[in-house]
Amino acid sequence: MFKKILVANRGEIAVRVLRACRELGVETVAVYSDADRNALHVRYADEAYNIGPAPARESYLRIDKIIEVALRAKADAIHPGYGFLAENPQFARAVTAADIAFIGPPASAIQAMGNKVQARKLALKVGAPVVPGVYDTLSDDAIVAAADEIGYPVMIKAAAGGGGKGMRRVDVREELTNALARAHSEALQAFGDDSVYIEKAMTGVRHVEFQILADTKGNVIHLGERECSLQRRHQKLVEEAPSVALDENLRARMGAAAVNIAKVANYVNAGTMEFLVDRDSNFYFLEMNTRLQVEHPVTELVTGVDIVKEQIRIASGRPLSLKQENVVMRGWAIECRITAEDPFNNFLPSTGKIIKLSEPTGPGVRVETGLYEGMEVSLFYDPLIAKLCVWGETRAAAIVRMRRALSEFHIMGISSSIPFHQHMMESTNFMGGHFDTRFVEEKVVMEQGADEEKERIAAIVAALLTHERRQTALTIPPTNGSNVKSWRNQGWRS
Ligand code: MV4
Repeated sequence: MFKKILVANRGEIAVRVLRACRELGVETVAVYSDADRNALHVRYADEAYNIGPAPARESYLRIDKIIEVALRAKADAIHPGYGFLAENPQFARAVTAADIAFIGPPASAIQAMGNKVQARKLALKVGAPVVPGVYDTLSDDAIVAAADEIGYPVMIKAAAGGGGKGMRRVDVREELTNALARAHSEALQAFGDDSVYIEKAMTGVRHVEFQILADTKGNVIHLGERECSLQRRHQKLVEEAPSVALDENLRARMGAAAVNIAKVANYVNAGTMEFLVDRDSNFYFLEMNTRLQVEHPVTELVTGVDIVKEQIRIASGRPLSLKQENVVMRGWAIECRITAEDPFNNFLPSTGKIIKLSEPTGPGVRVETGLYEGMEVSLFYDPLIAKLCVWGETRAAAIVRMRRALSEFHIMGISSSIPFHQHMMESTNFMGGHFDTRFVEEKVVMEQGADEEKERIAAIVAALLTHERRQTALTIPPTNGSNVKSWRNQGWRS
């Protein structure tokens, strides 16, 4: 086992990984930017090193500085968390070249799966169902021809993209040329690679992903699925495990597909296979994420497997701690991503000092956070500030528990997505499990224009009234149950 692990990340995920290290008896090293001097991950780690100014490009993305710190601190492994350098094959390669273990997949696997067309080819090779479309990046003329064959609507995606970045839906042929031009330039801008591919745009589908684990001995297992359909502009907001759309049979078939794709890719460590599931329970492979995901806790809550510990075991050359037949999903888990965004104002990022913080606890509640009183929430990093996860025997019990936990979560000084989640947990469609990938954007809307302004004012008045009554809620929006009603009356539809 490793003696000392450096965590090349910040915020809640850095703390999450440090905790796994602590439980394994491994010493820890944190790195931090100027903005994170007092951060939780810095305080939690045994040692911490400043790696530069607040902008990520000058700190958390500095491969050279991070490796320099790892060598200086004599860390024998690096965990990248998610985001930042987690899916950068150059980083994985540089870490390995410095004779430090990379707690993640081999650089070759990151690279192979980083190309989404190549990932589709691998899935095709093992006979896994793949979203209908092409298996090559084509010239624009060939794409136009392919679109006619596939049938509209189609989806144009950046080959080097992923996670919905550089993706656009085209409904009619007349829009395709224009869409292609924009897709190319966006892809070039974002990924330094302008190649795009085309797929059929699937509608009325759910976004379901499978967690897989692969060790260096050739063992590959899956830990079941996560339902990730509730997203807004490709940012997931709520995830749950299992998915209401799957039964044992479908789970077994999708799990087998996920495992087979991982095997053909010679994949090692933790990874996620993304699928779409249509109304007739057909499933289609989309892409693979070669990292620990934000929403991994819901899988941990229903399987009891510590995914981060497994990652560390795998990287140290040990076999997986369990076999497929020992994986059991029990009960139901839900995660609400708490972001520093104002759901009353089109999810506008919110900044400021956390002046008061009170986090939920109690039965079946898990809070992953980097928050502390006095923290400055800035625009330098991702707006994700906490993850509220709950477990219950049943989906209904988990929803009730999530409502209870949300009502106990008080973050003062900034706006947060908590009221959105309270609204979602009261939504009859959510409660009934009736939603797909377009639910948040199409069914949960703030009206535009004058109405929006009126609603906003109503929300502020409601919040001020709450403030007077409770003498606690210094921020808008409110967080207690009674206000969920006023919120529902403000033009949110569910
Ligand atoms: C799609 C799709 C429908 N058809 N591809 C989004 C994340 C990225 N990994 C893949 N994504 C999607 N790809 C085809 N061919 C639907 C999604 C999708 C989505 C699309 C619009 C709005 C919300 C969405 C949520 C999840 C997945």
